[in-house]
Amino acid sequence: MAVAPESAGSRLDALNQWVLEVARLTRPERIQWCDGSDSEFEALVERMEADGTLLPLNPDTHPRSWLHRSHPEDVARVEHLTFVCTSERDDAGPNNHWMAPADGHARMDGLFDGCMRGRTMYVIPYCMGPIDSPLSRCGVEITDSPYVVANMRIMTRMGAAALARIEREGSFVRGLHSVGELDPDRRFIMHFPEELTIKSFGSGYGGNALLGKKCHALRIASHQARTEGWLAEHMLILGLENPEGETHYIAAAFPSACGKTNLAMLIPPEGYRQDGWKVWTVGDDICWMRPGSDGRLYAINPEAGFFGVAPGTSMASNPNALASIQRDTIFTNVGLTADNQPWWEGLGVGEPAFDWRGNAYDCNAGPAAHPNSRFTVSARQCPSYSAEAENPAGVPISAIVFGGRRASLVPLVFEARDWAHGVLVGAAMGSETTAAATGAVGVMRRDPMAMKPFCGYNFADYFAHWLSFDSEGARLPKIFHVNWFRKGDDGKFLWPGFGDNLRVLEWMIKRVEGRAGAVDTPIGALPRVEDVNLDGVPLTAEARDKLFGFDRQAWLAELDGIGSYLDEYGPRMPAALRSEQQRIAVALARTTA
Ligand code: SAT
Ligand code: MN
Repeated sequence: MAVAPESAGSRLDALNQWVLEVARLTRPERIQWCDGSDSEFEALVERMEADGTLLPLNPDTHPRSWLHRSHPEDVARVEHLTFVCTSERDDAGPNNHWMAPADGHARMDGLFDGCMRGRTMYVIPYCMGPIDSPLSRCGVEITDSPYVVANMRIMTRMGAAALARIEREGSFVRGLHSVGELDPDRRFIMHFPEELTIKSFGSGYGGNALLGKKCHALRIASHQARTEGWLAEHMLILGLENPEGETHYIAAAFPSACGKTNLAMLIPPEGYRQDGWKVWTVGDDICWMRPGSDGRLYAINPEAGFFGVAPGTSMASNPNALASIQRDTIFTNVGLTADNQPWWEGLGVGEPAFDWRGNAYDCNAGPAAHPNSRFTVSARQCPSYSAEAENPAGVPISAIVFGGRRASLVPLVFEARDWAHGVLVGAAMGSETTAAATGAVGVMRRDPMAMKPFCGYNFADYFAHWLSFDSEGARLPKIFHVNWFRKGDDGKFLWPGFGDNLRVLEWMIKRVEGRAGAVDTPIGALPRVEDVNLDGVPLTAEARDKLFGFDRQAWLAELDGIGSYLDEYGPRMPAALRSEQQRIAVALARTTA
């Protein structure tokens, strides 16, 4: 069917015309409009089981769950092949690879030419965010990958309701995707923010291929958000309910594979549970926020599912995630046990018989699961999923948290003194790289607000946009920085992390309520050891010093590094951030501590 069902003469004309144009270019054997129904999903799965794209897992332990093994060279995002194509190079900024839009289209259309011959072209209308929320935005992904369709069905509100909203609004983000030949030398992920268009070729992997996720909900949405006065961020959203039954919502930005899913689904330590503390999961990866009429920031999770990192997920680290993925889950690139259960390093039970490539497991031949292996699962299957996640109005945010992997320098937690300082703290974020993207792992790089791979425009303009929220009548969240990954001299982590991170969240919320102490320092307000509830957490003297103190000399050097980083953006960098950096550098130089 070449046109949308029941759409003659409607506001879907633009969509129908685009679908026809794409079909003329890519030459599919057939076109299938996806309605998101169960029967459609069943038929897709049947086809993928038949051709080996999906391997059914043990139906007793993991009903309606599958393993997908990707091409071994297509296992992560490819930042060096990801482009932002704006008419002016400076609008993409030094933080993006750039190509002129005409060149980008020509390059991509050359790759797409005839690429779907003999294949089905799927048209996927989807809505990012609750279907009736004014904060939500729609898109349509065209793809030749049934694996992408199945994942998009879990990760977004896909199908008939989204198509109806697109018909009502008349606007949508266009995403064109083909796996091509999965050739790393013929692979590009291109964004045309001015045209709200994405073109992705040559990869079937998550962030490169599920275009609603990073391509739309971050790169294109960040651009849309700037023009429309909101924020599209790489943040989890959680609700923290205290024993009095009050819930505060926290949005937290961490780079990929730094524990966002674990934090979003945190189970409080035993004592806290007994006292009545609860954590509610709204989202684990992406947050769209905008000011409400009361001046507070209201947030939605644009996604409907989790595309989580499997390795390390266990009953100890994340029981909620583990409970979520016992059924109706697609696993990608994990290992297998002899009785066909999914297996990964850190799972804690069972043992692998096959590795992620499908070879008999050999402990000398690397891990059983790829370090960036993933599960795709509906958020509704998560025991801690918040009912407020479906609220069209979003949830009011009380605190924003920035955090990276920093083995040294950065204390467990500190609070920015005001919004402008908080924006600098986010802009200066650094983190060691992970397996979520191809390239070296463990290299420290600046990753402002965890958006380095995802901001669809010049970071200098992005920071200015952030600063602009501090306006008359705004009641902005407090901003904090955390570091769960500080290491001691022996190279081991100093902080237990996971459930115990709640202790830090509690301190933050008490700061928001004016009920917790801190010491003002040049880098921000630091809790004293006694300000955080550490009952049952034995910390060595070294851990206390490093987690709750700061090294003035080392921070002076860090501030220098931050200054040079800001300078890389030239005159577009807002002066307010430079003066924040100066203010802190001067205060550090004057401190004798
Ligand atoms: O691979 S994704 O981009 O979808 C996930 C991530 O890297 O955060
Ligand atoms: Mn992410």
